[in-house]
Amino acid sequence: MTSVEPTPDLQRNWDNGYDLTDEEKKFVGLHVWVAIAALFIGSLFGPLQAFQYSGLDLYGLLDPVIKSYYQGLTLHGVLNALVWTTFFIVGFTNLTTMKGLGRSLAYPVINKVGFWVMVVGLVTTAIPILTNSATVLYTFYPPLEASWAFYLGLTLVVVGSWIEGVGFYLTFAAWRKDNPGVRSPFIALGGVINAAMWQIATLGVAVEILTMLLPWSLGLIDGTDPALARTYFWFTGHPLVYFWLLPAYVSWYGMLPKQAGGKLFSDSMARLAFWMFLIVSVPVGFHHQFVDPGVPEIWKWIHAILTYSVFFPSMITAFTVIASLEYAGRARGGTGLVGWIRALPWGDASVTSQLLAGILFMFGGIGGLTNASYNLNLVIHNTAWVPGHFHLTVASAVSLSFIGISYWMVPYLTGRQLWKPKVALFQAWTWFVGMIIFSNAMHMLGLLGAPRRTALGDAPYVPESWDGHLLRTSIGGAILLVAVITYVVVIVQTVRSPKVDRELVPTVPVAESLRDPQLTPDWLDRFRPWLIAAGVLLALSYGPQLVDQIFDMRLNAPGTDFTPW
Ligand code: HAS
Ligand code: CU
Repeated sequence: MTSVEPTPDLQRNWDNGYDLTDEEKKFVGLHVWVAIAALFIGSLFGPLQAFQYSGLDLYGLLDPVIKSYYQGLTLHGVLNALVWTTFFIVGFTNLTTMKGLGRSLAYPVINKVGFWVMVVGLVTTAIPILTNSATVLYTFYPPLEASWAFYLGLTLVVVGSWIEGVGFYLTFAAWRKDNPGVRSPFIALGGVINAAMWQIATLGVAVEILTMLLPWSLGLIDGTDPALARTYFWFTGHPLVYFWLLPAYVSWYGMLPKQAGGKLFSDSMARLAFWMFLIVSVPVGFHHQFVDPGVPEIWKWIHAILTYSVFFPSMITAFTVIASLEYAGRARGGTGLVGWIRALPWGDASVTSQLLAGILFMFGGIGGLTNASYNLNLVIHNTAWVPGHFHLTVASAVSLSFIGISYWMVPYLTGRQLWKPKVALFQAWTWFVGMIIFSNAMHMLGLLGAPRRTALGDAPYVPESWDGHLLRTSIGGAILLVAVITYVVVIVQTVRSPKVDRELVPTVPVAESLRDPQLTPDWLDRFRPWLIAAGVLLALSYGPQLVDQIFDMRLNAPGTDFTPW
């Protein structure tokens, strides 16, 4: 294996000099605009919830447009967790596929169709949420019932992302055919693995909506089986979090080292981590159902153990990415145990956002391990701890990384320079500080027993010992509001600034690997064995229990409305 001689020709793989055409840039940009608009609108509701906790209820001001805390919370969850992420990810994967492979999409029309199906789905979902007929939160557990349009819209968003995924596979396959024996470029491979994982993962929610929620909301069946619906939902719901995370990992492994002045420390480890995510992302969903009746303890235990194995590729990532950054810091003249950290380009808003995202993720990851531990989960489940956890993960590791990526990507796509980089830097730090205060307070509240998804400002049972934490939640929320508005201002002003010469516009950063990627073992570059492993593990870990719940299905739960007022 190590006898293959590195050749300059194969190394070219890593920065092939390919520049997206104007039309391709516009297409990627379309995804990013929808994503940022969703983030902006969705994020306005976060602080409203945080303020409500300490007794400042601004929802009254939004009446009659927004009717309740829970309608606002639904908008916040759907727009931020589902729309901002999905549109950004699919747009970014278009870019990494084309740039990584050094070619246009094999069938651009497929991706165009996929994108517009996603947009139609988004509009179809948004209407019932805005008219308060889908106040079901982002997990839409029955028996909470939404308008059929909500379920149909979400299905279309997922189907659109599948169609775009097919576009990525065909492009990847075309490249393979033209480059036999050459290791695939990592940034392209990472995105395609994520698309494949997503297609397997979303089968759960597809079955849930098509066999249960859609016919029910259309009045074709009278009731649902909430226990089975939760099993379907979490089949998709857990891997969903890695669908969000993996594009950030593509950037941390394959782009950030270049931006920081270093190299990818281990191409093999990067690929191994992604393949591990393909096989163990899905069979862990019962760790969201540790307290659900109807799922025997043995399955919960098996999924708890499997969750520890999906912790592993993130540990690989922590070591490999930090090693790549250390290489960069030392190459920039940093010395000593921590001197290399100071030597990293902290003046670059794109790099800083991603470093801060990684630092917050260390804490989010530790919290995840707490959640996954069956007995500890009983303490924190359904408490404010859980939103504390996911604001360090999806709202920090992922979202702050995407923000960092957009600081080079928006200038690249539009042919402009980033507007006031120092303001962008301020934005990244504000997000970091706001999130530390907010999530720490939420974790504390959870340990003290405060329930999640509750308008605590109205709750009569709040003890005095929660007060300080409730106030810190609001302070964190206020700082985050400043951060998100600053972000949108930076992006809008960037797009409004005049076009500049090509040499002044950032290019797509593609990190070279420390060792020739051609030396990476072939089995780390093949889909087939990993897809087979994913299928087998999935059948073993979900099959028997799922079959049991399906045969035992009782469609007898009538729908209820979250907001009777
Ligand atoms: Fe989680 C609940 C377990 C990761 C998101 N999680 C949630 C929910 C969300 C969510 C949204 O087992 C709530 C769902 C709901 O509404 O009910 N989670 C885990 C575990 C991990 C984990 C074991 N979660 C994530 C990620 C998310 C996310 C990632 C979003 C993107 N989670 C759970 C469990 C629950 C749960 C239970 C259910 C709780 C309940 O009872 O309801 C692991 O994957 C975490 C592994 C992470 C690490 C960290 C590695 C650190 C790295 C940083 C490197 C640093 C760098 C910077 C690069 C091991 C890679 C260096 C900087 C320098 C300056 C040098
Ligand atoms: Cu999970």
